[in-house]
Amino acid sequence: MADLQALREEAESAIASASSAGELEELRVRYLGRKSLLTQTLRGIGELPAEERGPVGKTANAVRVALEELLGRRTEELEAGELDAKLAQDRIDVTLPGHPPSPAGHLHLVTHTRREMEDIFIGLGFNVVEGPEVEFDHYNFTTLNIPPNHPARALQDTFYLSPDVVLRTHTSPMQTRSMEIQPPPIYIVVPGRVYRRDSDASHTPMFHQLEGLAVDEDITLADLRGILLEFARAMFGAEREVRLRSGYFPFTEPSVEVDISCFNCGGSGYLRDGSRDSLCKGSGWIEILGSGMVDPNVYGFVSDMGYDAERVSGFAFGMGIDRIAMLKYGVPDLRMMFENDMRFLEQF
Ligand code: 2NL
Repeated sequence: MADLQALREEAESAIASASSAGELEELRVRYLGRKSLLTQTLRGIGELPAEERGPVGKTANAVRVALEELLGRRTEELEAGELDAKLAQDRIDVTLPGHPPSPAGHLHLVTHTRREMEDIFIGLGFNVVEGPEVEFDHYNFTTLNIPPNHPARALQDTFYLSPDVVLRTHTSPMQTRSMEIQPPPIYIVVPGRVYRRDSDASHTPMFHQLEGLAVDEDITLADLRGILLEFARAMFGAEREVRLRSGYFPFTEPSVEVDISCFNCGGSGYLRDGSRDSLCKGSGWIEILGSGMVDPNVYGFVSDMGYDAERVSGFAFGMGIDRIAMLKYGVPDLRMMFENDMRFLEQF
């Protein structure tokens, strides 16, 4: 009994002064483990004289319960303390750069330019619509006032997938598709990939277009001019002017080619050193897009939705996103956009 009491005191002071969870575990094994004096005593109770079994068993059990409880409490205390210390020590500064800083990628120049253009037209009240790249010739040609044997179908050097399915040659099909499901007024821009069988420094078989369409009551060529002037200034600088020249497209009447005043020479055609500006070839103007007033025949294909040339009018325009990016960022060859050479991509 005296041994047990001494054991209890020894263990209690050892537990109280233990300084780590690991140390406590060692103490648990030493005082409560299978080979500990306490366990041996409890096991050997049967060998004691009968009158001692009760008191010794009771005391030994009381010591075991007391030590277990003390160990549990002390373990919790120490673990909490260790966690606090670890949290304080391991505090990380999330504002530090990665180690080594991870190389951050960025958008492709064409994607960046497309978003820039979309943002400008969203600001002018247009919605952005996208559609299929594989298209019926009905939408790619017919609804755009290009009849079955019109030379434009061949002139456009179309990729045919079957006699009546093509890779779209422009994003206009999505504009007629939109009119089919939405009555006027409609204000949309349609960006996307388009395909033509063509390949040189300024033509690739796949390129990107952004077309615009506005149909409402009393839309005039002046509205078209105003929208394109805003676009030119947002994209190429607040000093830009636009110039409309007569043109021809099967789906617009009248049709106009649109130039912006050159942002390289300021419109004079000459650089500060007196030399001729090669960007605008000395003209002071750069062609950026084609456009016009939607031909009444186009409305004929979507009249079910209330497009009636007697009641509404509208303008449409189309431009190459890649071409705008080439101009704005000084890219000399369109093919560079799609070679994915890191030395090119990383410059933008
Ligand atoms: C160009 C010229 C243009 C259109 C696209 C259009 C669409 C509908 C109706 C009428 Cl639904 N027109 N689109 C109109 C004029 C020109 O694109 O040179 N693009 C690169």
